[in-house]
Amino acid sequence: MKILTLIILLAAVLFSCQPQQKETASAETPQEQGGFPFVLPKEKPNREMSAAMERIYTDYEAPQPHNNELFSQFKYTELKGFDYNGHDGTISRRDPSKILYHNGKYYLWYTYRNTPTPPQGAEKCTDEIPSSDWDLAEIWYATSEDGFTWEEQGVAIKRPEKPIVGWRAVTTTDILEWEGKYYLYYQGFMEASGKRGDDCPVAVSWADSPDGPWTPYNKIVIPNGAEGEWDQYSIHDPYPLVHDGKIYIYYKSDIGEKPHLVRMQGLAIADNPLGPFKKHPLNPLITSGHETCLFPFRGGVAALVYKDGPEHNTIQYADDWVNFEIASITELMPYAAAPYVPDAFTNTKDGRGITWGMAHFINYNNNWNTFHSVLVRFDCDLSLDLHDPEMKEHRVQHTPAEFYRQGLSKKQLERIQKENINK
Ligand code: AAL
Repeated sequence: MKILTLIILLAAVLFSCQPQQKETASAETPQEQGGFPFVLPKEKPNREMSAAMERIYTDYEAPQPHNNELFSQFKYTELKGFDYNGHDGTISRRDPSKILYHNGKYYLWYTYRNTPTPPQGAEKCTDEIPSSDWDLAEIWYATSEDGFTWEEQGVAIKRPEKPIVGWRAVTTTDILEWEGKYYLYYQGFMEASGKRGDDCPVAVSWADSPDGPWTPYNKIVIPNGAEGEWDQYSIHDPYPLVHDGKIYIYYKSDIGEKPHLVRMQGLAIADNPLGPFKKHPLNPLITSGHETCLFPFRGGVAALVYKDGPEHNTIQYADDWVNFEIASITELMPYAAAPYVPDAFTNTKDGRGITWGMAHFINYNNNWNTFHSVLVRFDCDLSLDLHDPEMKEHRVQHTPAEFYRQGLSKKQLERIQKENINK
């Protein structure tokens, strides 16, 4: 009897140690389950599928872009009301803020450079000659009634006296509305960009009205990381939202050295607009992107991740505002997108999304000798309250001229000709 009990116990233990067979979607083998159905099921079918087929049901909001609330195309419109000195490179407007709606008008803040020459690089810059497109810049603002025609109002944040943070340039700002006051966070440069790198911390000013006057805090509000940490040199693109009754500021940092800079996004959280801001222990939170914009979406937050990194040209989503997943893949995304986010500061748990905003075109003439940037409007359908089928089209039409413009370089042509000769 004892031997029988022992055998049963042994068998039970052995069986329980077997690796759990991946539970197949159905008892049938792939061969037995027949071909995939002609009409793509809206819900995940109960059958074994390839990794790619699994993915469109598990990773994205919908198996097809046209019914994915976090997929959109982007449409662009030239703005009226801004003068660029004939695009000679002496005036630049770039890195717009989120748009604020106040007393029947839209408000927009941005980096404004107006210098005797276009940027001349870190070696040739002086106290009047800029090193880069955002060197020696101030923060200006404009208002609009329709988001297409803008009236420039003038300076909001001037460069302070040396050695106050931002004395060289105050740039790349974004707006927070908190308990009836307004806060502009911005990069505060204390050396010309490009001397070592694009190095700066973040500073802040506040006002009782979006029209100012703005009182500078005159201290660093989000400091650089410690030596050797990912964000030791640059805290770029401060982007405030309100979540969980706190101020969430997402930001970019440039990791590593040129020519292989890696740009990633982090998060700093505070209970008070003037800090102290605590950086999230899981930083960096987004592995790609550049001036990354975000917006509350349902209970989480969505991000437009474009330009740089392994996951560029994606729209991402984090249910917990920290751990981002790819929600869709798109193209021709707005540079330095700065949307109108009606629920950016409402501490919402039901974010409705976005339909338009501002962005910029850098190096507008595609000529480094007259480098300057120009603001532009984008429209999209990343909103739970809009259904615009044109924005959900998979394909963006490019003319052959656009493809030819991305032609082979001289070096690439020479390589190909050499290969032909050596055949
Ligand atoms: C922008 C932003 C920051 C950088 C520079 C000006 O695209 O990432 O603001 O410092 O470029």
